[in-house]
Amino acid sequence: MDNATPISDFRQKKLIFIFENFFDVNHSGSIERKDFDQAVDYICGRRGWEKDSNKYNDTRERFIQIWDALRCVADANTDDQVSQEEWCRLWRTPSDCESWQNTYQSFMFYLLDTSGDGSIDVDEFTSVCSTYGVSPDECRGAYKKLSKDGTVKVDKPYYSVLWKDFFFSDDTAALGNFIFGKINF
Ligand SMILES: [Ca+2]
Ligand SMILES: [Ca+2]
Repeated sequence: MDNATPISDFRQKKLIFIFENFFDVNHSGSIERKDFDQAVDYICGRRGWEKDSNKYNDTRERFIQIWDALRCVADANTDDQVSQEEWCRLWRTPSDCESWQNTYQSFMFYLLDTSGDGSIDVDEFTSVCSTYGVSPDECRGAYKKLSKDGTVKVDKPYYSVLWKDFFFSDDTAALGNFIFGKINF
């Protein structure tokens, strides 16, 4: 039984962007464990965290947790891959995506707040988002918008508001559309 609700073209575009850039790292057309292994190596490599260091292992553990959480809610045909269709269906089914998106949101904040001081600055934001294929200039422009020219601190409560806009709003002008560094969809 499919109790999914429809989503707008604009939301769909945002979701596909996340699927293609932030999850399907090896561009195989589906999300699988290998994507997460590759992402850990990229992220830790850029940060100078060596394999088997505490930071590497902590990051790796969190990536694997997010994969397990995603697989549990989205992999409907249990083939250990999350297809684009399964991914979009997840977001059309509010009851399924609520706990998943809380987990995912905490994970993204952890990933972005590299220094761990409780807020995301422009360099942290640019470093992570550009790892996933958005140009550094675009990332800086996106950060400028969502931080209202640096006047608003991007801490967890504010990030949480932006997050809801990204995943659930059809408003093309919502500031939350920029939280993954991309300005135009
Ligand atoms: Ca893949
Ligand atoms: Ca699947």
